[in-house]
Parts: sequence; structure tokens; C-alpha cells
Amino acid sequence: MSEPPAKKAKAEFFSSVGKIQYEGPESTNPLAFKYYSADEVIMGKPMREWCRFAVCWWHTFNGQMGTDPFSTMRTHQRSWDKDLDALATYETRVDVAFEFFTKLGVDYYCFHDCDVAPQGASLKEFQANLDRISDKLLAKQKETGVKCLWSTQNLFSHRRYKDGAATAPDFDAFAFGCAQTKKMLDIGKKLGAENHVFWGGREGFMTPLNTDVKAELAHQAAFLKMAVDYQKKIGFKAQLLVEPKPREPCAHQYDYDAQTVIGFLNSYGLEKDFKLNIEPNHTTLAGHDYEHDLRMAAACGMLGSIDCNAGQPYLGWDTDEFPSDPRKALLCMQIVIEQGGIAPGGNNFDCKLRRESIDLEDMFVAHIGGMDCLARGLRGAVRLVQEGLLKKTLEQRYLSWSTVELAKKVEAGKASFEELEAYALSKKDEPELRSGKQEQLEQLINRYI
Ligand code: XLS
Ligand code: NI
Ligand code: NI
Repeated sequence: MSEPPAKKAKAEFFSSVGKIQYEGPESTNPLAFKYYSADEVIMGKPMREWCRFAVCWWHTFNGQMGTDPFSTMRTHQRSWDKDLDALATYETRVDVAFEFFTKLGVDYYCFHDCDVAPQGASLKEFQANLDRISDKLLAKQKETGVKCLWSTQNLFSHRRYKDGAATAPDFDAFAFGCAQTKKMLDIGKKLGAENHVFWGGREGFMTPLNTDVKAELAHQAAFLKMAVDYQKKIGFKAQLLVEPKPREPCAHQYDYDAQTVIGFLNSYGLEKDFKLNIEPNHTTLAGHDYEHDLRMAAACGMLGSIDCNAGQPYLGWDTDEFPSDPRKALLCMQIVIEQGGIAPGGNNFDCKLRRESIDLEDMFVAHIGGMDCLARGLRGAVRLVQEGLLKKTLEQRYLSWSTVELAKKVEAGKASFEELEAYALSKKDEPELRSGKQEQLEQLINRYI
């Protein structure tokens, strides 16, 4: 009798890479974690829960990898990308992606509709493709335990959205955008997505000469309102998120930065239904510090999730690099810790490999680097918060607001200009002031990196 045939091993797409392990800060292995130890509990939570890392589909699997505005010729050649438009290729990529997530040890992924399914010749065909692929995504989620951090619709790539979707001058583009969004809310529900993102890709203008700004803003609000209504109607529990960006592709985008978006949501009564997905690279494009929008959103109780990437401060466009600066990571994670965590949001790597980084392993190396950078930031931020030195200095700086009786009255909204004038006159010309201690604090921060 012949031997029974050996059980056929499942084909691996990343056969040279095993499950990525934590080796500690002394390790020089590019395929190991030096700071991120997923199950290690710090400040009451495992690191995986503080970080809630996600891989983004669009920069990692969707077929444009290694292209740039000067070349559509891909430099990232992948064995599984045989026929780029075929549904079968998209199906294979689901296997690729989940092998990648599992080996890397991330708990979440994020995607746009057209990242995972071909758009076909019509909206109807696109919807059917999405139904089919999302069945497979769901099966893979169940098999691996990897979950969807956020779902979203791409309302900026198809030619019909040349002038935007929610703010399009042509009503048909608006209607198609709504249809695509409705479908993705259904798919998000099916996959148990924990958030749903609205990035207004082309919601803005190239020239104000052809743009009715007032009407467009009202249309955008109507669009978001209908999304909220539909989400409630189908019982989809995800946190809704708006992602600000100041420019690119439009010269001016309405969702300029965190404060602008919060103001917009407030003006249209949408502030209870949405939070923000902040991308530091967009924040720097808006002319702010890297972590500025995280801070502004958090201060308003509106920080929902993070697209943790980085840019080139001297270039001025969205380069979507993996984060590698531990000082910036520290400041970001401090904000996350101070608001008690980022759930149900997370840290999504809206990042892409450089065109020059052509090895398959670079996919892992880049994500490991990004995860480690934030994990290092987290470890430092925990010490910074626990030692409390920064907090103490801050308290000292604002001490007068809790010690001067009239100041307390101002905060309670009960003071008048007359009282403040009398107080100022009683001080003669010498108000009591404290040092800002900037240099001391900058050195203090370095202690935790
Ligand atoms: C583009 C945006 C985009 C969103 C999702 O700049 O960052 O990738 O995150 O539509
Ligand atoms: Ni983003
Ligand atoms: Ni971006």
C-alpha cells in the first residue's frame, strides 16, 4: 500500500518571513520588534490595545505600489498581481493581506470599497463585486481574528468625481457618491467595522471662480446627515469619522484642519455624530506642528482615530511615509494616553513604501518600524505622564486661574468687564507673570525618548 499523500501545505505568499517576534531594544534584526510587545501591559492596558494598529489596504495591496505622479510603472512587483483588473486577483489579495496581518501581528485593517473590489463597468457590477469580496473578507476575519478598524468609500478616484462628490456641482455625481456610501455602510456593518471614515478627497475647489462655496458646504452637510440617518436605520454601530486635509488633490479643501472640521460639524448640528480621524502628515500640510491636530481634536473631545504617517516637511505634499521620529511619536502617544486611549479608533498606517523600496520584505520592515516607533513613543509617554513633571509645570503656569477669586468667576461666566477693570487698576502697572519655561520643558521631553 502506498503512503497517503502528505497534506498539502497552504501556499504562502511571504514564505521567507515567519511570525514577527518581540526581541527587545538590543535587537538589530529588522524583522523583529524592539519596542512593541503586543501583550505587555503598561498603565493598565496591553500595548496592542493602546496602539490598536491597522494596516491600510490601499497603499499595501491595491496595485499602484511604487507608482508616483511621474510614473505609472510599478516598481513593487508582486507575484500575486497577475491580471490587475481581474476579480480573481482581488480575491487572491485577500489571502495575501490576511497572511500579512497575521504574520505582522496587527489586529486591524482599513479599506476603501475600490481597494478590495474592481469597479467593473457599472455601479451595479461594483456592488456585486463588493458583495462577493466582503464574504471572503468576513470569512478571513473569522478565521484569523483580525478585524476591520474602518471602512470607507472612495469618492475621489473615479472620473465621475472630477469635481467632488458631496460638494459636486453636478447632482448626478452627488447621487452616485451617496449610493457608494450607502453600500459601504452596509458592508461596514457586515464586517463589524468599528469606525467609518469620510475623507473628502475632492470636496473643495481648484478655483473659487466656478464655485458656489455656500451651496457646496450645505450639500456636504446634507450628505453627512443622510449618512448618519442611514447608519442609524441599519443599526451599524461604528464611530463615524471625518478626516481633515488642507489641500491635495484640491487647491483648497473644505475640511482644512481639525478646528475647521469641528467648526463645520458644529454649524450644521453634526458634532454629536462624528469624531475626527487625524493624519499628522495632513496636519503638517496645513502648516501646523505634526501633532497639532491630535491635540486640538482631543481638547474638544473629538479625537476618534489616527492615520499615523509622516511627511517631508520641505516637500509640501502628502508623501505618506512610515513614522520614524520617536519624539513625534512620544507627543502623539501622550495625547492618546491623556484621553484614556484611542478606542474604538486606532493607529492606521496610511503609509506607503518608497518607490525605491522594492523588496517584498520591505512591507514588513516598514510596518515593524512604524509600530516600533509608536510603541517607543508609548513607553516614553507612559513615563512622562506617570512622573507628572510636565503636568506640574502646567499647573503652576495656570495657577492664578484657580487661586484668584475673580478668575474663578470668569471661568464660571459670572464676571464683568467692570470688575476686571477694577482688579487691573488695583494691580497698578505690575501684573504677576510666570516664566513659560520652554527651554526647560524641551529638555524635559528629551528625557522620555
Ligand atoms: C488621503 C487620505 C486617505 C484617507 C482615506 O490623503 O489620507 O487615504 O485616509 O480616504
Ligand atoms: Ni488618511
Ligand atoms: Ni493622506
